[in-house]
Amino acid sequence: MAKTDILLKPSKLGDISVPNRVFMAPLTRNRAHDDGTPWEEAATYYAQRANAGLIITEATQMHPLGKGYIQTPGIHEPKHVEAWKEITRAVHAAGGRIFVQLWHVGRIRHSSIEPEGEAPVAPTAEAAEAQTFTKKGFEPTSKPRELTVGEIEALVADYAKAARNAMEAGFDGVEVHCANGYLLNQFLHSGSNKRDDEYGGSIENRCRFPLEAVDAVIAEIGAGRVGVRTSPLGEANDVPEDDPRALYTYFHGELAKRGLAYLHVMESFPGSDRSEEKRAVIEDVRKAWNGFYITNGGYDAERAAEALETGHADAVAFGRPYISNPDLAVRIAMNVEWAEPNQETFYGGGEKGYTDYSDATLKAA
Ligand code: 8OZ
Repeated sequence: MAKTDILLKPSKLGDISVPNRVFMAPLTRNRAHDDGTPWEEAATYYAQRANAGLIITEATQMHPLGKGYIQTPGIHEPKHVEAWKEITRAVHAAGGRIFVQLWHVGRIRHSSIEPEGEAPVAPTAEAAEAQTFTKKGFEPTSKPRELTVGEIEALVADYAKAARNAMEAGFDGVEVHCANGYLLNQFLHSGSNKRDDEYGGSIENRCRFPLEAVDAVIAEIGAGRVGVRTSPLGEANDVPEDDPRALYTYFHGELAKRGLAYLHVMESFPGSDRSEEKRAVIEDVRKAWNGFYITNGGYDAERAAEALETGHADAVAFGRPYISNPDLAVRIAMNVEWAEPNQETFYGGGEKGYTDYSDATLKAA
């Protein structure tokens, strides 16, 4: 038995069964229409990757102001739901499972993005030191305005509505994006949340909106169809945190009480250092979670197998490798070398670098 065979063991997470532990990580590809309708070619793209134990879609805005980059898809309008139906149908026909990642960018937005002219919204009216992708290329993010408590309550309801839309669109579940410096992560971290009301200050207060959003989604579709993604090291999009160990011990612990389908942790970022100190934070906050755990961040097959063998994780989400190896789980099963992705076609463009990578092993299998 090959060492990597552990990645091919079936499992159950929440309400769904998965045939293997090789998951497809959410990947922003910027090929949707300007009105947020996903591109038709996404049906082929995701169906090619149906060999993954679970596909998690590209980040998908759950509200018009949740959009911060050009050509990202939404799931807040009936036309979005109709278009996603074609994609989930194609994935299911190919034997796969697919969750949609619910996204609100908060202050990682340029006001030239649709709905044009609207300032971003955030916990606090301070601009991020970050860039976003606009029609002109990369531009600094715009200064946000502070969300009122009434607006936060409305957004909680919008998360539930987006989850309902996801079910109507035929998704197997949703992943609530609490990572990578976007809205819910901006509420969690001390560097981006300077509020002094019940949504800011203490760790409990900073976790309030993310937990309310997760609870609203659970109430709508059931905990067995809900996953959450976090990035405790906060390395993207200007969200410093004073005490990630304490914050994520609490946050993951609260999530653990809710019986979610999974927790998905972005443990390291492409190009970031993997110091012992950072690793220790990840190991500590992982212990606060008791259910199905997906790890992500620069894994190859061998390290992924190790993460499962040691009990650190139950599945590994692969991002870049799934771009250039649509048949990644089959390649692992057949011990076939992985193709390298072309970075120039990651964001925007057409079929090139999207649906034209070889899936030779799938055809051979
Ligand atoms: C890359 C480019 C734009 C957005 C994330 C949704 O990091 C993203 C993203 C990644 O979670």
